[in-house]
Amino acid sequence: QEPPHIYTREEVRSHSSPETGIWVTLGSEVFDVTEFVDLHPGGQSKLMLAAGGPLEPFWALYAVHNQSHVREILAQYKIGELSPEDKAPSTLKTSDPYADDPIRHPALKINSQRPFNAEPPLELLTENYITPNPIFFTRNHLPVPNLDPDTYRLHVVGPPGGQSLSLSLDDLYQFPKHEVTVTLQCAGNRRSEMTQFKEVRGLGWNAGAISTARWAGARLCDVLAQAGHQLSETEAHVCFEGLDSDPTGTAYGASIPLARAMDPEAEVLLAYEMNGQPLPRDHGFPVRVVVPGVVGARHVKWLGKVSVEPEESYSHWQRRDYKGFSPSVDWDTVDFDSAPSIQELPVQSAITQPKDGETIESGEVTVKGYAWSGGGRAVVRVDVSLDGGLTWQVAELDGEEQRPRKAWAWRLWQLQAPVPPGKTELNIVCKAVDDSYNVQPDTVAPIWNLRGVLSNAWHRVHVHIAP
Ligand code: HEM
Ligand code: MTE
Ligand code: MO
Repeated sequence: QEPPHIYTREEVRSHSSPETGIWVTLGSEVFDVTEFVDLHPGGQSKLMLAAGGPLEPFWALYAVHNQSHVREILAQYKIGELSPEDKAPSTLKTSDPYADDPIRHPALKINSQRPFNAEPPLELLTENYITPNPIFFTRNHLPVPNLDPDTYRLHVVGPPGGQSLSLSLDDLYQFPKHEVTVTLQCAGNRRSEMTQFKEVRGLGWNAGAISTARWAGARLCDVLAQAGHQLSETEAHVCFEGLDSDPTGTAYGASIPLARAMDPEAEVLLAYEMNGQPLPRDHGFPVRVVVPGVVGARHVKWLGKVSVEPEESYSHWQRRDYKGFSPSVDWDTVDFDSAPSIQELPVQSAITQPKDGETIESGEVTVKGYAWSGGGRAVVRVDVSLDGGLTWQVAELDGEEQRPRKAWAWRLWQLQAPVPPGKTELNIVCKAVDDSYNVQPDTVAPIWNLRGVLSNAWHRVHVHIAP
């Protein structure tokens, strides 16, 4: 076996551009990741922050990297070791950027601690039509900013010749207060079922990356109008920036089409209340965007800036993530510019009771779950099968009546049915139908995609019957 190549930190540092090649270190190992930069699921620009230096300070920020498959990818690019005198841990300070994150509810199932990503257990998720704030699923990409409500300002960029606004919380309270019940769903909800079919890159969400709240705040259309914005003839987008940012100061960002933002019937909010309380810190205190019927990623939290632009947000999360692709597309062939950003989500449903793998009594079974569709499309029916999809029964829909084209919130549903005699197990399946008669696909295979988004195949739960 040949001895490893030995490099100094100085040599590593000189490899920090596409021309020289891109090297990084982890511990005492040196890697040439030039070929990997364009394949990085977290984006090229993020990886480049570590070019020529240690990964540790950045991976401390994104614990998604503490997984064996990430280490395996990196190992393929190893070119040698640091020289002994350079092995000492880097002097770069890695003070914990998450030290100030809020305290969370112990019931939450944590998918990632830093940044914090967690979902309520399914047995709690549908106990209430309105999800209690402490167990509302949380999807953070960065540390939670700690904002002072007294000095908070929302910057609204005016049109050319118009007026930019710098709004305090009190200023926002002066706009008519609008309240609406909205279900928020992450594009990655139910990703773990896609992973079971074939590996994807992303957080392993179960079926709980969805929750419902009553949101109150100013309507975005009212605030944009005050800044002098009008619906333009040409395509335009409203871009949002969060006040959470990475070490380089890059903020979370996303955008929605101007037409939706300006439509009073679309009820897009700059929300400052969640279920009658000020927003909890994890959910965007003091102000977040709520875009009814649209994927969670556009509901920008800790909102700092709103602007109207001719193009969609240039944020990584608008352009290089939250897009759907054919099952044939992999990380070598993916062209993010070729697919539209996800806005409205497809019809979705899942079983929350009984739990997969549970043993239930014979006699009667109660099946419960949720159903929801994007774009304000109402759920008109949920079908449940106890035999893997051979025969079906129609579930009873609970929850609030839905307004036509403005069905922003989920329906909870249930079915009580006799357990067919002689059975030792049941394959329970559910599928929802929305008012455009959109249905869910029966399996994951035809909708599998490399990022594991838009996972809405029939939800299946396997249970045993007590003898
Ligand atoms: C995601 C590898 C450097 C930020 C990922 C994932 C892999 C990966 C495999 C997907 C993991 C999963 O979802 O299961 C690497 C390698 C790196 C590197 C091999 C070095 C050669 C960096 C750096 C940063 C970074 C330096 C930040 C400055 C991110 C982010 C995500 C990610 C933000 C996406 C997390 C999410 O929202 O799902 N990386 N990474 N990465 N990485 Fe890296
Ligand atoms: N806004 C900011 N500023 N930072 C974020 O990381 N995450 C987005 C969105 N808004 C995010 C954000 C994503 S992907 C989702 S699914 C929702 O917030 C989750 O909202 P919640 O944590 O209140 O459930
Ligand atoms: Mo999300």
